[in-house]
Amino acid sequence: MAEYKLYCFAQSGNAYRAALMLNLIGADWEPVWVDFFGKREQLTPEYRSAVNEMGEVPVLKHGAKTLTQSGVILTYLSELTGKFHPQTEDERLEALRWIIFDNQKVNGFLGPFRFLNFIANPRGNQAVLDFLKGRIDNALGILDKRLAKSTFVVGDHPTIADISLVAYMYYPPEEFGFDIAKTYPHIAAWLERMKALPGWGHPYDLMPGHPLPGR
Ligand SMILES: N[C@@H](CCC(=O)N[C@@H](CS)C(=O)NCC(=O)O)C(=O)O
Repeated sequence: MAEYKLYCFAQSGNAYRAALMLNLIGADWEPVWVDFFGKREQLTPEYRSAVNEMGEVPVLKHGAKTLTQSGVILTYLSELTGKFHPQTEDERLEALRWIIFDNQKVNGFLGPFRFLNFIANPRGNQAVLDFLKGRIDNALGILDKRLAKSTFVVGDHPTIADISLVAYMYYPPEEFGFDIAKTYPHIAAWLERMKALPGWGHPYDLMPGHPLPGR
């Protein structure tokens, strides 16, 4: 039995943060597939009582611990292993600042946009998509500017802030209908730097459930 179990599914950029971290630190881990779109397991009383009261993915099980919220999972793993850990108190706060910004405004908007654009059937309401796209453009512009002056989000070494922020950015551009790497050169170069880290894997390779039935 693997040391870590990650409840996840291939289409989840939120879960990818945890899957990528586990792979990058060389952890002994295995995915537990959550049938998010078919049986919608996350909505069931069983899931909410036994796995995650918030009804969300990802969930990490490690020994007696059950952790949810990717930012918490990343923090736990970096504190446990010392890997991708911010090196000073200032860096720790800076990483937390970017993780919160990411959860709310970067991938916090990219995830729902991609869901409404590519996964939802029928496709989402155009006015909602337009609103989200405006928020995404703002957030990605801010991140691109940051990465113009910094190799990684917090200085010259990768931390959990970088692992959080890549969440949805390796999924195919067709799923969004726009190409992040083509529009934001500094994000594009940073995505390549992250991809070059030993243990990097694509979300569709690290987590089960791709492709979706009928796609
Ligand atoms: N802030 C959370 C977001 C988790 C999240 O929203 N996951 C999606 C799947 S990609 C989910 O479970 N959504 C269910 C819902 O919003 O009810 C994290 O980073 O772990």
